Amino acid sequence: MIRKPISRVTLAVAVAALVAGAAQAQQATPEAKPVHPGTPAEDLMYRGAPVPIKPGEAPDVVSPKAPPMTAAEFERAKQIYFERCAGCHGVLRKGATGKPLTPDITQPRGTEYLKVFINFGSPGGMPNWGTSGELTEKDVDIMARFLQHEPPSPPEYGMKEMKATWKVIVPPEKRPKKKENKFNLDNLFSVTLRDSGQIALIDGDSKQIVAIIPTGYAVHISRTSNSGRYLYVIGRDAKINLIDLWMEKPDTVAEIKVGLEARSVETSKYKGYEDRFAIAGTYWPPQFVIMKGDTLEPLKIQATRGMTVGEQDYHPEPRVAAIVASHSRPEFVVNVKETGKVLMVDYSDLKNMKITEVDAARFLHDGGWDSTKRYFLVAANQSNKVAVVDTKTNKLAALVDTGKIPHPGRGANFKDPKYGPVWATGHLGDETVVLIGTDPEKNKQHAWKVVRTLKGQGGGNLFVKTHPKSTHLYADTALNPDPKIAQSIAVWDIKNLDKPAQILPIVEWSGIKDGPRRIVQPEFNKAGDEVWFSVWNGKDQESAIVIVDDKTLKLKQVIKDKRLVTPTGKFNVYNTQHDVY
Ligand code: DHE
Repeated sequence: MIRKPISRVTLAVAVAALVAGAAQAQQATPEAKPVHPGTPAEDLMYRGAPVPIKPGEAPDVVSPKAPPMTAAEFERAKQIYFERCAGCHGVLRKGATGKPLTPDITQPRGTEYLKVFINFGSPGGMPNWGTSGELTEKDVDIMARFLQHEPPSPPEYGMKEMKATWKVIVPPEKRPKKKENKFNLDNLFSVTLRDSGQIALIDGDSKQIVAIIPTGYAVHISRTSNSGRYLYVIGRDAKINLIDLWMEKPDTVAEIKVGLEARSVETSKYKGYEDRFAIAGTYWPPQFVIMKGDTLEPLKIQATRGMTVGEQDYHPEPRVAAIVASHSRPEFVVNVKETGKVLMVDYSDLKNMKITEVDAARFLHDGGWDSTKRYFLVAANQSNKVAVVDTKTNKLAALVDTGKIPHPGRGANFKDPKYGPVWATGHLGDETVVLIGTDPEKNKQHAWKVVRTLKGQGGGNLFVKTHPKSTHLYADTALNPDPKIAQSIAVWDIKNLDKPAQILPIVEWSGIKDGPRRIVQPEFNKAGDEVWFSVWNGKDQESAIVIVDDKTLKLKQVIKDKRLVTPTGKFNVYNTQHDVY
């Protein structure tokens, strides 16, 4: 078939029609967000990471009404889709940050329309995959046809699959009876080495790397057990490493793969259940699993598929985002992204497991405790809200309107001189850091309201941090497109919040001259007098950790080592164990 080149007019009409069609689809569901809600570059960059599902794991699904494809083209399309599209549109294309791409929507549009969309992107935020040179003309054509077929579904992952990957390397009875090393474990840092699939354990006192431990692919976060003895590390490939910090040389004592893609892991902290259970949530399949805390033996798997809040549509792929352990009850607080629900999962009786479902808002992502550890505050990022859950009553305490795309990490707690206790979040989509009042008892008039809005350096903020002993609030801007902004940190004086932020030139202090060198995630030491920043560079480039003296805001030390490959998150054992932030 000879295809005519697409004229500018055809292109404009095609894009307009797609956008209009999308707008129509929205009107049908009043609470639904715009198809591509003006996604800022910072947000797209953040969400665009490859999904670690291999094309072969998802079988081809040929839909009779869709244009034909060869087996090789299917394979190529699945690879491109999982690597570049699934992060925004969802593995099953039901829509997440990006719009739904199911055949009922794509088939009426047809191949040419879809090609235009993929080639040129949309004003709302879809990247211009074709004209940017990221995808070839042939790939664009393959993708336009692929999207009209039913989405291939990766396999489910149940007890049998989990058990097949579960290994207890050192059984509990063969582990040390007491701490066998000389490290000050309270001040140890577990540092994510994202692209080498490892963590580094760094002694916070001597600043020496004491161990490099292999973990899952694109390792994501570390959490410590209630006692502080065990470290749980999860990779994007859903592999969990259980590391015993009491060993002479801390190392993995058990491991398991709990699905195909994951981000969150946590352990039980309620009185009487300390260190007893671990939990991990997965993006694929959409579920969570409760395990034995000291061996990772999987005990109970629970799916999260179900209805969304608001429009109450069925969602086949509600991914599990942040999980925390309640301090008020024997429960895990499980935040489900696509349904916008917070599940309070009672682990006291796994055979007759009770789950209280709290309706919050879509799409839940990350969050942290208020200073009393009664209220959990979680970003509903595409709703531009923070949901507040009361873990004592298991009820939604409030939905607070914030700036654009809140992204708190675990947030930051401190006392505002005027408004009392507050919790802070920054935003991916704008330059603000908002302070939300958190004391419904003594400062009722300010509780669950934005009491102050600080102006930071720009959008692309990922993490804010302070410490009970500090009088400073730090905010990174790691994903800001302006390198000067991405390479420095804003810091406010908590005692004088009307004063503009001071900017710390962290990259300059690191002495590293080349590469993107994004400064990411402030993390305090145990004493609360040092704050650590990652200089996150390319995989083959030099990275570092820069340590700032919190009192003077001057450079204290730079940790450089060729083993520090792409350091991102850092987790101080004591602060993580006790939820200090
Ligand atoms: Fe994260 C936490 C998901 C990209 C660094 N990240 C989290 C949590 C979730 C999540 C659900 C909360 C876990 C919890 O508390 O139980 N992150 C995702 C994504 O889906 C996303 C957007 C895209 C992806 O493909 O993974 C993503 N995250 C990133 C990054 O690109 C970051 C900046 C660098 C990296 O290491 O990959 C990154 N995420 C982090 C860090 C935390 C985190 C450091 C923990 C922060 C904390 O202080 O607790």
